[in-house]
Amino acid sequence: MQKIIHVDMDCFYAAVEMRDFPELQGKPIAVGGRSDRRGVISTCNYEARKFGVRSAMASGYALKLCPDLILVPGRMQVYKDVSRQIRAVFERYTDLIEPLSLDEAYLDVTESDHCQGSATLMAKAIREEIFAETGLTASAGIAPVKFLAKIASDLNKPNGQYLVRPDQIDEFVKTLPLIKIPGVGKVTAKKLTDLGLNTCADIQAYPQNKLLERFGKFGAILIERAKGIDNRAISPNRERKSVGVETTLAKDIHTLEQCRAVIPQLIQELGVRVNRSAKDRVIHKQVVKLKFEDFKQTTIEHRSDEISVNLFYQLLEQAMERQHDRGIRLLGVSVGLASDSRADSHEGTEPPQMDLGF
Ligand code: TTP
Ligand code: MG
Repeated sequence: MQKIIHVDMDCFYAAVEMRDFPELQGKPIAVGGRSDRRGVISTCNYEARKFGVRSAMASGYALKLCPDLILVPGRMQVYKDVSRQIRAVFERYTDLIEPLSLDEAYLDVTESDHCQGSATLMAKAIREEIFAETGLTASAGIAPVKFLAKIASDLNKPNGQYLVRPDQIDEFVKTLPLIKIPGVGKVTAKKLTDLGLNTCADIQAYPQNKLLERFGKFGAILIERAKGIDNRAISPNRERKSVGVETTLAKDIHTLEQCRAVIPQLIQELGVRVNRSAKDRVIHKQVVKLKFEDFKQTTIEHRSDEISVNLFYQLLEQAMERQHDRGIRLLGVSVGLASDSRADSHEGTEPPQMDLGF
């Protein structure tokens, strides 16, 4: 039996805007195009949802529902940065991560021994770390299969989690409305309702051949889901291009010496991560990243086929030349991985060398 956690950020883009512009808190806001440009809404906060405002709604219509709605333009780069931060949290718990979008991912923690192997505790820890590091709340669903984990993550939103234990699956699906099953949109739901089918229990009781005739392949999926079955494995969809560690400092630091002092612990953690998730990959570069007090960031990289402590110090020194008196709020080290470079598939290619003797 697998242990799957589905993590989903709460009103993601809107939450980021409220975090960065606290004057928006407590007011109904939506992120999206201005109504005069026929824009649509990407998402909105919970205050706006009370008025019926929803994702993908025309901004003009949203303003009719909620005249005080504040429309905020989106800042994609910021959302991507947060997405990378939450991804880094996930990576502390498992390598089997399947992102579904910037704010949402499946994690297979079946083999993970964090939190005594408790997926519930891992989900809680992940949400706490996300909050500590981004100031944003996430919700999670924990279940033995993907689709139930996804459904479960919605049940205690915002800032909550919900567990479906293996022995609860039958009970859980019985009353589950079919519209909740990922893949069942409004159109399919309407076709199902027209047949008198509203819940998984209805599907279970309906002749299978009729479902297959009417819905083809999707009918087969529906029959499975209605029994709580979902055999899809987590598919980490892209080959990793890098492994890195970064730390946001409790207080901005200013000198090269202070930065140098942070490096050893970062490299140590980097070594752990390379060993865990890229052991058989070929390293092809090292990278140092600095983020300054004005949130601008810079990276310096150099070719390398190992983790060289000295090279990291050199790169740090070069990066610090771009400091221009600014405080440093974040420091990161990473290695780039050559693409399609499983070391064991290339005869004569050495696996990455680990020079951690600092
Ligand atoms: P969702 O996770 O679907 O929504 P959400 O995070 O805003 O709210 P919830 O608390 O219900 O999870 O989508 C994540 C982000 O993706 C969302 O913040 C904005 C973006 N998005 C769009 O741009 N257009 C859309 O139609 C949807 C659904 C989301
Ligand atoms: Mg979300």
